[in-house]
Amino acid sequence: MSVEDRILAGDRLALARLLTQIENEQPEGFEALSKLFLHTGRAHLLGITGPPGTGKSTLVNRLALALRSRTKEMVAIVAVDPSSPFTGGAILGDRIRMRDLSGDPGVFIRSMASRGALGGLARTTSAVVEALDAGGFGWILIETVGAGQAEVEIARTAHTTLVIEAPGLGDDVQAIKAGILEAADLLVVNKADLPGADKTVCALEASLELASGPHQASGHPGQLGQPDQGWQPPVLQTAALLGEGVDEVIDAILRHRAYLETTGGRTGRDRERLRAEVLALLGDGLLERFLGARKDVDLGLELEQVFARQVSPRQAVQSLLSRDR
Ligand SMILES: Nc1nc2c(ncn2[C@@H]2O[C@H](COP(=O)(O)OP(=O)(O)O)[C@@H](O)[C@H]2O)c(=O)[nH]1
Ligand SMILES: [Mg+2]
Repeated sequence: MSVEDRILAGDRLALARLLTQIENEQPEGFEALSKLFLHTGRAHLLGITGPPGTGKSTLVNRLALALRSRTKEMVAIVAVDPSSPFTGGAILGDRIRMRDLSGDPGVFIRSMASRGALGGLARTTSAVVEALDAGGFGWILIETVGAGQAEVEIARTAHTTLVIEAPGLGDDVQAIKAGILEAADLLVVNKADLPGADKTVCALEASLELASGPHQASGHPGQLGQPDQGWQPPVLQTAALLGEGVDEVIDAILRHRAYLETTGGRTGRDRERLRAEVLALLGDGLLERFLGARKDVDLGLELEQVFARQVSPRQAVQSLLSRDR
């Protein structure tokens, strides 16, 4: 039986091996993935992002359990958090996750290694998500730290994006600073058991109102990361540690999934995501081809001229491109 057939038949070991090959950028992994891609497009991708320490991992654990029992579909978790790989095991949220979810074959957890360039992380995550989609997981939860642009981009490409906040992280709401608010389909103030949660909810609601005002309308409907017109991102409260408010979040996720399906928004997001992936891979490929074709030429010369402020970066690229012709 081929690797693809084994994965399609639900073989978890084969799936885990393929994911490792993809992370290591092994050609045989990409070959298998190309065949598996024809079987993708069914999973609902749930991006969960927000500042570190807001309780994302704890909430993801709860959401996975709840989605599993309420929808009976299989759930996969992809943790893209280079700062806290849960194999390190030091974080309580991760220990809870391991304990509650182990033993259920309908739940699969994968922590992404942090190797590779920033853009590479997004590309590898796309590939991992496609493999899981082909593996029959109805829900794929992607946890990223809303700290870097790459992580935010990963969360944005999901069908439904949750932005998690918590009270007491400072005077300002972190998501507003990070500029990820406009990507949110759902906002969750976690740690509602702590004082100040109401204040955080108010701050989020106020900034949402601002963002939807006419003067702010940078509106390109359907564009990646732009909330769809007609969908008002709800602001919900949870205490993930205690399991409170989780059902309401699931309700909102299911509502958003139904909304996307009835409005055609799902297709729009799929197209945007795949378009971005193709463009990113094209960029990689062109750069590789360009650098490969001129291995004998010293890129350092152009760079040195830029360092010395003799030519601008733009001019350096123009000269590199014209010399290649
Ligand atoms: N008080 C309180 N603490 C929480 C809650 N959810 C998570 N935590 C704690 O917050 C810390 C960070 O949680 P974690 O899930 O790792 O956050 P992440 O960095 O966003 O993934 C851990 O010590 C959790 O136990 C909650 O609802 N209330
Ligand atoms: Mg985490």
